[in-house]
Amino acid sequence: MIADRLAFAVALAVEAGALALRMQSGLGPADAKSPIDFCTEADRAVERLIRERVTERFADSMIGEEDGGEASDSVWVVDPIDGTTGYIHGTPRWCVSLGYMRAGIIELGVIYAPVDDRLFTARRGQGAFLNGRRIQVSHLRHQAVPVVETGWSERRPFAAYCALLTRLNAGRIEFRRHGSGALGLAEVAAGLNDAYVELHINAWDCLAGILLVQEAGGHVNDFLADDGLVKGNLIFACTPELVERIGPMLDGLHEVGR
Ligand code: LIP
Repeated sequence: MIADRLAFAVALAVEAGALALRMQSGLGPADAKSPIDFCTEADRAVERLIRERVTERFADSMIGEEDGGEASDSVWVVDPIDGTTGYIHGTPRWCVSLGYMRAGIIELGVIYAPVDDRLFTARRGQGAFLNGRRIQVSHLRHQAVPVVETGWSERRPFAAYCALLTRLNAGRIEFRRHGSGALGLAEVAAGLNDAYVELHINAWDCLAGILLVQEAGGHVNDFLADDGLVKGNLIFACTPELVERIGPMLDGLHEVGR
C-alpha cells in the first residue's frame, strides 16, 4: 500500500522533473494568475503527466495546482513545478512536489529538485532522507544567527509580510525568500535553514514538505486545520528550538493590512 506508493512517487518525481528540465529552455509566454504568480506550459504538461501516471496505477484521486481535483480517502496533492518564477528565470530553485494522504493523514512526501539532483523523501514513521541519506533539522547546531526562509503571495497583504520581517529582524533572526515553499520546507528538514514561515500557502506547495520536517524531528503547525487542504493556511515549520522564539511573532499578523 504505502511502500509501493513511495517507490512509485520517487520514480514519478524523477520522470516529471526530467520533463520540466527539458522544457525549461524553450518556454513560451507564461500565463499570469496574478502579477507575481505564473503558470507555464511546462507546469500544465508536468501536471498532466503526473495525473496520467497516478490514474494508470491507482484508484487514488489527485489535487493539482493547475487543474485542481477532489480529495478522497486516498489522494495525491501535487505541485508540478514549485518555484515557477525561478523556473521561468532559468534558476535552479524549483522542484516537483508530491504529497500523499490516506484518511486525512499525510503518509508520503517526495520533493525532487532536478537541476541539482536533490531527492527529498519521507514516509510517516520512517524518517526523512536526502538522496538516501537520513536528514534532521538543524537543532541550531551552527550556533550562529537563525535563518528563516519566508514566502509571500498576494493572498495576504504585503503590509503583513513586512510586519513579519520587521519582527524577525527585531528578534535578531535572519530571513530569506527564494520563491519555493516546498524547497524551503525540504531545506528545514535537511537542516539547511532553521524555519519556514508563510502567512498563507496552498496545500500543494507544502504537504510533502510538512511530512519531511516532521520526520526530520521538526515542529509544524496544524496546517490542515480549518480546511487547510482546500483553503490553504499559515505554515510555520522549524527546528524545535525556535518554536517559542518565533511562534509569538506570528500573533495577530493575519489581521495586519486587511
Ligand atoms: C510558490 C510557493 C511559495 C509562494 C510563491 C508561489 P508556485 O508556488 O511555493 O510558497 O510564496 O508565491 O506561490 O506558484 O511557484 O508553484
